[in-house]
Amino acid sequence: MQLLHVSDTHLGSSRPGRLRERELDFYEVFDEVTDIAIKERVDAVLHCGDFFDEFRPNPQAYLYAFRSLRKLKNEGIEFLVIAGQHDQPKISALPPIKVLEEVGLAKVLATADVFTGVLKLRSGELGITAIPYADPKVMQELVKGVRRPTSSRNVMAAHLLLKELNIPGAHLSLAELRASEYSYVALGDYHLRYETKYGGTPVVYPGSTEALDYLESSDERFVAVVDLSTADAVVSWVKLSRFRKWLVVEVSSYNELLKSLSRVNYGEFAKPPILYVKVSGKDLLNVNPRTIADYLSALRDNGKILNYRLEIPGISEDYEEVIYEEPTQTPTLDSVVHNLLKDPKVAEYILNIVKGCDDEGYVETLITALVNDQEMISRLDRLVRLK
Ligand SMILES: [Mn+2]
Repeated sequence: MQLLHVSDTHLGSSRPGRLRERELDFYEVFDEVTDIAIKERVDAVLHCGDFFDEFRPNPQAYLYAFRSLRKLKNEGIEFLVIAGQHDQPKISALPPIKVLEEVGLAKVLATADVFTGVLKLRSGELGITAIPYADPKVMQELVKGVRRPTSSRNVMAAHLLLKELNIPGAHLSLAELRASEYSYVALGDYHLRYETKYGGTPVVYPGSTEALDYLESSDERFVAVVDLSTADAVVSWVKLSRFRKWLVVEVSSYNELLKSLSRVNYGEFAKPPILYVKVSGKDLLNVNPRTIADYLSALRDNGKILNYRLEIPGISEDYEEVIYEEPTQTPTLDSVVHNLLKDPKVAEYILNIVKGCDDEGYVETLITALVNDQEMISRLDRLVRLK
């Protein structure tokens, strides 16, 4: 029995830069994942959460998801999915992955409560414990009652951050998850590849299929193919090739930036890369941020890069907020709001209200946050003054 383990596909996202072309990257790489599943003849694809980027995906996200999932269905490959925080409505609406199930393209294992059960797959039975995303405190409680399924072959699937990652906001340790009781532990939420063993059990984050931020960027991205035919699960990594690459350049002067960018062979990228530039150093006062931005805009307009982010710490607050400049094309709701307000943080708040406006409680939560956040109040004040 073989499973393909993937997570954090964030379909519908266009980050960074909110470009339609960028949105397509997420669909293309997910389609590659389904091609790999078919080629590897796996029994099922196990998706560990954040299938969609938003709890109200746009029509394109559904369209491309359906197209790829239908290929799996035609090959008799099950698609098993759990909810990450991005798949969970804030208050009462339906999780969008339930729509996939309604049209017969997925089996949703868990959206809010822990699922434990035995599934019948093409080459046999598979016991599974599925833990959807929850706040760390809630999750502590959720896992207390978890019992391993009664099958001879058991896997755990969860959307959470392990304490072993040593990052803030972690949920549980491998001991608290009782990971060693399972043949394989499939995880989602962490966007970079991570693999460890606990009492002999492989514990794996495949990482996201695209980088949503430069901190997540990597020259290689993967899915895990897990062979559960024998008592010990065997993990093989399959490289993805259809994701978009990033160029991360950290330099201390304009000349150094020019030198470093002139050495890049843009032709070797399958798609124009996303460029992240951080300029820092002691001759900062000699740098004209506009000169740098113009140079980077020219690279973008010549099709050498998709877009860029320029950060010049310490020059001025404004330039720390230079966001991805966009060529003219069909605007998205996100780009309209961002361009109108020119304040990324306020724009995110507004977009959350717009996208979650059916949920009265959510709007109330946001208003409370706005009233109690001093920094937000001064940002809003600045916006009002500008108008
Ligand atoms: Mn995610």
